[in-house]
Amino acid sequence: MKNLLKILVLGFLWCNVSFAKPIVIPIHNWSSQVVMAHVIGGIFEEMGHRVKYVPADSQSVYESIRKGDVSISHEVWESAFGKSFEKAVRTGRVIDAGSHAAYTWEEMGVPNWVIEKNLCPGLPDWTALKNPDCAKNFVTSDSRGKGRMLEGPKSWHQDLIPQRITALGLSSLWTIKFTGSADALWAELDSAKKQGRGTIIFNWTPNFTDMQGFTMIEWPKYKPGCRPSDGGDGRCGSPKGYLKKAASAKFAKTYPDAFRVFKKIEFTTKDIGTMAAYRDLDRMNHEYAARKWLSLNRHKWEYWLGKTNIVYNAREQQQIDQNSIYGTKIAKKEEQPKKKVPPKEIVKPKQKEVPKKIIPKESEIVAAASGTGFFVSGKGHMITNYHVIQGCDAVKAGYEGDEVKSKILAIDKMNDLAIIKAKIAPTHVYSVSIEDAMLLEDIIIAGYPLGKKVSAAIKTSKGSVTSLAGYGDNYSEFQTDAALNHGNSGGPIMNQKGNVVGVAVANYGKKEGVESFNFGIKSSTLRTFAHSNNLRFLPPNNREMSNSELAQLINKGTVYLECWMTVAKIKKMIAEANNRKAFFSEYQ
Ligand code: TMO
Repeated sequence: MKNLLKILVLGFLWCNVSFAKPIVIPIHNWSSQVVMAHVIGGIFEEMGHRVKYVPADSQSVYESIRKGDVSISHEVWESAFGKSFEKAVRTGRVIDAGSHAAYTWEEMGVPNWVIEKNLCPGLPDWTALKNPDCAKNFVTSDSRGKGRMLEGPKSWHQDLIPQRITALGLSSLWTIKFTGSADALWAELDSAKKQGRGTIIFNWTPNFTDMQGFTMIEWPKYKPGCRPSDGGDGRCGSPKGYLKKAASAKFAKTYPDAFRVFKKIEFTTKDIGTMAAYRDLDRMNHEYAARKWLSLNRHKWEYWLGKTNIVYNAREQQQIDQNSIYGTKIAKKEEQPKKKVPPKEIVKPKQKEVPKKIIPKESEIVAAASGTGFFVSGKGHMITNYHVIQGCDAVKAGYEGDEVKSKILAIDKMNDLAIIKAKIAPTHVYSVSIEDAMLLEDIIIAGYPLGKKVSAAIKTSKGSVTSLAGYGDNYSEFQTDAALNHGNSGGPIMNQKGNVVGVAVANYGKKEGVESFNFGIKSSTLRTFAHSNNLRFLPPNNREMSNSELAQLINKGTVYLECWMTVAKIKKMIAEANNRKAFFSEYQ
């Protein structure tokens, strides 16, 4: 009897495991959504889950999520689906699982060459469309003499655009035609370009067209309630908006681990544009495109999965991308009208209790600034910036939880370099590249950008080499668009082989015109300095490192440096407004 019970219980458990329902991911009718479905599905599979993909309507999917038939929606575009999504969230059965790092804009617009050819003088301002000489450049065989605008499938926004055209008094000159698929929009872009004729289509960002140049028409500004479906007169454009993730409450309960990871997943504008481009420009199939994205972006999803402690911050990456050349074309967060703050009652401030602050003595040595350094020898030689250790009464290196005093061996004031040494036998040591970094080469910066105040974890940022000369044509430096902060100074800039191609110099004191750029001291400059001080580097690696190897190197080979000074000295330096580039946050 007991045995029978055992078999029954075991059998029940077994059935539960092997017949557990798969995670259901919806497939809609535009490319980034489908590729992303497979990217996210791939991440779930990596966790050991089963995944099923189902074609679904992009409006009614929220009802299916509410019922639990579909697990998630990973691209909730505010302008198109915000209303259906928010209604579903109010039922309590659909969870707002957070936003992507990307902002969205879905709108009628033109490829840039329409503007360059001046086919509609005055664009992108919508009033240009009132001109019959503009409309006639957009006539097609099916538009009965009117200018034609091509909308996507009707399921995306129903009659929003025809209503807008009518409301703005444009319907005598313009007609709206719907397409059956996103592909038809791209086919129209192609054929209009080949024929050199004008075209206006519905489009959106993030999309592959971000990289090609596409301009949205600027309609009267969107205001909540302006759309006919919200009771308005329809005389408004679409909002720049969020891109959210939705999850069914049932999914969150059944797969708490997958739900947790899903909340962490955040794609940038560039991620999403790239997913679309793999499909729409490079003609990969969706699954293959997803595999390609996953293999090139391991550092992102390994962090979401908790497989690495190297932080990947999609918001920061979005910021970096926006500040780069690419960023001029991508949607930024809409300037929100500032909320009026009601005037506060004027209350006489209470006499504040001053907490007894421990005021250090003038002669006391305190931590004054922080920076980053990296090991280049098994004997504890480290490289950092000269300005990180300049004037310090003691330099301390953080290593495996200890603070180890370090000796300054050599400095190069001109090139802002220093060699220091601590009694540490590091397990991981950087090698230095023989060749300088190339223009547009992908690079990784590691360091402690905000000291240890924010978190003790080392941070990395990725970017590329954007110029082979530093500030003021300084050829011993290069410029990079990777995120860099004060405490990054002295940190390694490496390539995918883990070879150091530069030493980071934080963009202290914004220099006019170049404030979004940061600098790296070239590896050739570093080599010259090291050789003249009898320091030999390890031979460079010849093969690309996996991300986990890189993570090891970064974690074990990079050190947090602290500059300690007497209080008197700090005060004197501040008083003299010394242009030292350190970070005196504590004592200002
Ligand atoms: C929701 N869409 C990306 C088609 O505008």
